[in-house]
Amino acid sequence: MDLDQFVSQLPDSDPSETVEWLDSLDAVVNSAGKTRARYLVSRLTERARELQIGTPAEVSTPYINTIPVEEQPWFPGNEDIEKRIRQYLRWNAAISVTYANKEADGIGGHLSSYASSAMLLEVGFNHFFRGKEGALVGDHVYLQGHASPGIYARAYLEGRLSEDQMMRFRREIGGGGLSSYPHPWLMPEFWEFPTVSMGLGPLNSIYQARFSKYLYNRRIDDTSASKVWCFLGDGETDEPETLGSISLAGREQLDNLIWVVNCNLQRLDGPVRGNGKIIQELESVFRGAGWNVLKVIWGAGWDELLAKDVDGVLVAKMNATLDGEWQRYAIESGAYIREHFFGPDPRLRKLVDHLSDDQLRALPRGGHDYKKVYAAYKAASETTGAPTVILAKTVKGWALGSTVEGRNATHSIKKLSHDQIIEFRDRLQLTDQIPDAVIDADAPPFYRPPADSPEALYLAQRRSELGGPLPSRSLEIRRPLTLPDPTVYEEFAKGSGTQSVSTTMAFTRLLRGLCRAEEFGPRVVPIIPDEARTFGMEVLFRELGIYASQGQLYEPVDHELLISYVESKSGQLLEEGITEAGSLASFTAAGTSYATRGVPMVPFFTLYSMFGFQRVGDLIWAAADAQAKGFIIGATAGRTTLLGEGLQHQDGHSLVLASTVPTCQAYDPAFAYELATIVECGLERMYGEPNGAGESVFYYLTAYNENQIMPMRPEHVTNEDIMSGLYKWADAPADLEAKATIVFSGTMNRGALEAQIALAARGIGAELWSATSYKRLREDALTVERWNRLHPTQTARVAQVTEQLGNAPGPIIAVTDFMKAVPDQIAPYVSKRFISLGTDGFGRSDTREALRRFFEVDAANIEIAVLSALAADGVIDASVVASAIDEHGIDTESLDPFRL
Ligand SMILES: Cc1ncc(C[n+]2csc(CCOP(=O)(O)OP(=O)(O)O)c2C)c(N)n1
Ligand SMILES: [Mg+2]
Repeated sequence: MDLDQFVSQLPDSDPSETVEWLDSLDAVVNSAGKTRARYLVSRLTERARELQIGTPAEVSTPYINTIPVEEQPWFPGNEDIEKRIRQYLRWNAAISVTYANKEADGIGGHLSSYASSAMLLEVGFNHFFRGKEGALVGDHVYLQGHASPGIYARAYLEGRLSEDQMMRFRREIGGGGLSSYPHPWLMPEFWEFPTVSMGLGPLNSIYQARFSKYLYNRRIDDTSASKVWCFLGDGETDEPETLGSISLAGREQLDNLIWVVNCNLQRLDGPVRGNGKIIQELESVFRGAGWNVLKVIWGAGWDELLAKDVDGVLVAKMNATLDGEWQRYAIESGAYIREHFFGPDPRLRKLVDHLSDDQLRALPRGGHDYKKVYAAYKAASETTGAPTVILAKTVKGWALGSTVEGRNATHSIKKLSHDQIIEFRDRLQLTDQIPDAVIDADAPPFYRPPADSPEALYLAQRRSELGGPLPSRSLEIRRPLTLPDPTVYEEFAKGSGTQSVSTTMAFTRLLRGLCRAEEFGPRVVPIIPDEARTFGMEVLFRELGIYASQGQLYEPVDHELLISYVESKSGQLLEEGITEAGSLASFTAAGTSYATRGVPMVPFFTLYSMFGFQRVGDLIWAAADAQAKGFIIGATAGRTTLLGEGLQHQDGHSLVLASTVPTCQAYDPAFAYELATIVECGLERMYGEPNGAGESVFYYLTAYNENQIMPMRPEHVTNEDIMSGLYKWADAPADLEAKATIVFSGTMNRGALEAQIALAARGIGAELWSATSYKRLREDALTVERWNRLHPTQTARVAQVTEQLGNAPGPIIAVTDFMKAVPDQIAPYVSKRFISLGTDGFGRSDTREALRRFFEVDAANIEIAVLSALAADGVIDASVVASAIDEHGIDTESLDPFRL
């Protein structure tokens, strides 16, 4: 249905007047044509907006700059000096990449992205981006990852990086090199935000801006002086993560957020929208999402032409020309442009009669015109009530020479030949600084103007006025955090008495306690993606309040209930809605706040464990790179513990995926006291040291929804036992010789205990051990293994797990509600028979009992596994195993969980 048809359903209070208006429009179309009619309608719409009539916003405007020339502000910079600085930057950026590829099989890098975005970045660096020096922390700037050579080039000009470092772009091993892309883990004093996995930077920037408002509204930090700038590619907007949360930014009116989309019309392989217009497409998408959209399409050279375009033919041609054609015009001669763009319409041709072919070719795009860019940035910084996106049109590979600029292959060009370097040098007018004689094709020189040159002084002065250099990651803690009093953990050591509870319930109780803790409490950031009721956490709604930037403008339907849905401007809980990606971005913003703002915050992000690592694993990887701290709780964990939900809900592998993330501390607690201890020790490890020097790790904890009596913490169990990953939980029954060891994790503790009792009835004693973290055990074993390999003449060390299980009785049977690969992490380091029972394969809908029998992790199967191992070790006869299998009615021919 045509959307405009809705008008015919509205009452017409004066039909004859309506007809008059429509007739006039018809007359205009007939006499002056459609262009004129479109103009008049646009003017009417504009006036309607001024009069606040409430007409729906247009989603797209003509293909021209949003800010008219008359409204362009005065440019405050020194144009000559800035131009020279850009020339040096362009040169050094390209040289660092060429350097990295001087050998035949070079190590990559990108030339053309920075070449197209240099102007966009430089206007920011010289006039807008606020650094960290000063009473209030400045801006948070997300940079396009593969434009890193330009960022390094600037740091080199500023004297922050040495020539040696520039020569070691992409050569990190051994130290002193520069990482390929923004990686805070690798360059912790330089980069703040990892962005190179496309889409993650934009998404994270939205939530960073939202988190800034959260900190402000909760009176934790004054973020009013901080903008969040995010630079991204037009191709990058294809990623669902890029555009997926822009409506949140609109809804939350994040006027502290500015996106600059570098619309060079190209991605890696070719045009972004050869058959369309990416700028127009993005304009409508962002407008629909409530953003302030500023298009920077044309440079000043076009102003004069547009002013003369009284009958609108130029704008009409601009509107009708496809991106594939614009890309072509970027590389063709002036004659071609005259012929094909202006030529077909005599009125257009006449418009440019006075311009030479060279002048035609040089008509710049808006993103290469600092005055236009400055105007847009200024307007964006002054906008209130909405986020701003600047859509800046550029040429990919700009100034890199005719063989690189605008070519489809430009993204992948990593090296300039001698001739290309000469052409590039000439184009940059650097003949004095870099004469032919010093240009060696394999190792062209970097160029840095002397420290007392006007350019160097200008650079330094601009940055010092704007609060110091960027990017820069600081570890200065401005508002220290006080850890909670340990009494908050005490109740968990006592067990749950006669009450059956789950580890999820225990976690919720602990979280409430932590939020109430004096001083520490406000620093807790509970994050939930629309699953609080699933996890039994809805009690937090009222207790903590749900953060809502506008407060609560309605009385909730359940306002009389104790657990009503309370939204508040000072609310503590981030109820994210159904977005694991967005929640992860909030986790990252909160978990890196100790570095980005010098204000440690402690996120506790509770997600549906199946929709964690496997759904947003790349965001978790980026959070680790960003050195995020905090806790991710994988609730409804376990492939058989989450009953009924089936294949796409039952998580039996998040712990496998967690094992791939270097800084992730993955724990699978069985009991409330284990969980509380992990949180206590984790907080101490991450936040315990003064000045933010705690370790940059984060914790992943599983939480189950199966109720059981939570045991008291045994006397002998220390915090170190629990944190080390493995400890003996219970001896074999006193009257029996211990012949085997059952190692359980999570909810499998119950089956293990039952199996111990059943084995005792057969006269076989088994010890019970709790494995809280196989990842931790494996990492220790790997460290020891390496040390032994490299210290052949010294007394060999013994890995913790090797020693522990070496001293434990008999064969080891490890049982988990996750894949066998989880306990198998320690298999090479156990010197005796080791069997893993786990839940490999797709989940199914059924009861816990049926599922555990199916996956062969129930008590009967644990018992059989112990017997089988003892038989294999020659301790008992195989017939004992056979009869146990019979006794338990195990269907030995039944479907194997791997098979479909
Ligand atoms: C998730 C992801 N997929 C693919 C890539 C590889 N990649 C790096 S740059 C690039 C093209 C980028 O195009 P665009 O966003 O338009 O940036 P431009 O270089 O044109 O400014 C691609 C596909 C990546 N970095 N991340
Ligand atoms: Mg692009």
